[in-house]
Amino acid sequence: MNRWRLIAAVVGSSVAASSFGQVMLGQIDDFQDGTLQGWAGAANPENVATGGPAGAGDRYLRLTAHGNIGIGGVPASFNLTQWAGDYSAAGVSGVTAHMNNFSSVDLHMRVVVFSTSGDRWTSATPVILPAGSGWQSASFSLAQGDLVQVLGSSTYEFTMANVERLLIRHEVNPGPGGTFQAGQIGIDNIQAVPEPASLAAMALACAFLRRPRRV
Ligand SMILES: [Ca+2]
Repeated sequence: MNRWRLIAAVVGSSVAASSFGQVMLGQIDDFQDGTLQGWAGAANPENVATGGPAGAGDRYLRLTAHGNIGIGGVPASFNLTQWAGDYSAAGVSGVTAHMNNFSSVDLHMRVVVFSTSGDRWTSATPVILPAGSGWQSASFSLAQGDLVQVLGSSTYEFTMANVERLLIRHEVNPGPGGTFQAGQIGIDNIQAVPEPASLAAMALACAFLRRPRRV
């Protein structure tokens, strides 16, 4: 293969990859456009016009679950659009957000990664939001050691390269389903981030590039 054919093949494969999913490092859902930004599910997702972490005029996503067994019983929401795709290629290995537990009980929040083959990997350790928490920063690692496979048998590598949806939910113990609980939670500034080690590597690379050159 000559050089130009090789370049064409590489460009072609990256176009094919980008048509599958849209997840991008650094993307952030702040809900300021007044929409749900693709966050869906049966827990009555709403865009609330004010009262987010930055106060007046800061919009956020609010979920309300009835707590009974069945549809809409779990404080949860999923996204099939900008949170689907190839996390490995995009360099996304974590999710951060602001969360506010308006409920009278603690909520155990986890992120769940679904693959296109039906696999589910959930946070090994939840972020526990106490009842009436106020706005808190929440950080979820998507590194293999920080996730538990609760459905399917595909590899971690396959799942992260073929994400069908990202789900955020209350889940007391890791499992394929969430935990039924009457409750309400606010979520804002959901961001795709690299793992801390990658951040450190990027900072080091930047420092190296900024270093004066010897002549
Ligand atoms: Ca906001």
